[in-house]
Amino acid sequence: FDKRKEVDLKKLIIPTSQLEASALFERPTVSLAKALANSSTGIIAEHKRRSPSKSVINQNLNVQDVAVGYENAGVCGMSVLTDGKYFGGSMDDLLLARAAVSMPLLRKEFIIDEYQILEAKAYGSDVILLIAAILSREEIKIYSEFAKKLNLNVLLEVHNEEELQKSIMPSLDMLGVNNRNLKTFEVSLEISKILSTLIPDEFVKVSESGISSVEAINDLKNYGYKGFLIGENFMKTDNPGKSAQQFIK
Ligand code: IGP
Repeated sequence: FDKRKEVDLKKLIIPTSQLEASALFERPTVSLAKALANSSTGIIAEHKRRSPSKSVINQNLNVQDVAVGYENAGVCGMSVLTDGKYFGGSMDDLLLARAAVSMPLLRKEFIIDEYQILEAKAYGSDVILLIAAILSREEIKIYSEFAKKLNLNVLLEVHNEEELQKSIMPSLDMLGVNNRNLKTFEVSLEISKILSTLIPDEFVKVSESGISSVEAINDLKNYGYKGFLIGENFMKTDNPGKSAQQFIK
């Protein structure tokens, strides 16, 4: 897992003191959890150029155009992939999106170190993702409490019941069920339905991956879901904002 090396290298290039001194670090953040709770559509639209399961999705778009398109469509928030190796994203993508829109932004990353949480805030993120499959309960606790102190929202992602039971704690805002099986890359919305009854009501429920129709969203709403994280379905088109708009009207 070479994320470790990547993070250690970044610490040498931009020390934490410099992140904390940046202008964006001091700004007031916006809450995605609140935006979702107050929305009837609940869409979190993602910027994703490629993925391990699909290889190229879209290499030709400008992240700022995508961000403005999503915001004009009326989505609740935007997820920006910052992982370079598997998803072709970067911290610059996050920074550029932040400069273009005021809606809540989620840094989509494999977080394994507090440094990445400081970095998320300094580059304009309002929300961090924590992935239960790669973290212990203790790590989830440390990172989520750290993020809360920085006024960031926390979205915790699970794939199964074991990960969910391990992760439940008050420092999380949103619980996301990833419909994509990490080993086979297959997607099935059934897992969102199965786990929905096990998620306590105080958390905003988010269904992630493989959502490609308004019917699917309406179906998931019956299981208590308030947030719907959609990437590929929008990004595979020439105009992701317009594609998102068709899900909202
Ligand atoms: C979006 P999709 O199938 O709509 O493109 O999925 C999002 O859920 C997916 O990109 C994702 C992801 C992740 C990517 C969910 N969890 C963790 C990287 C890391």
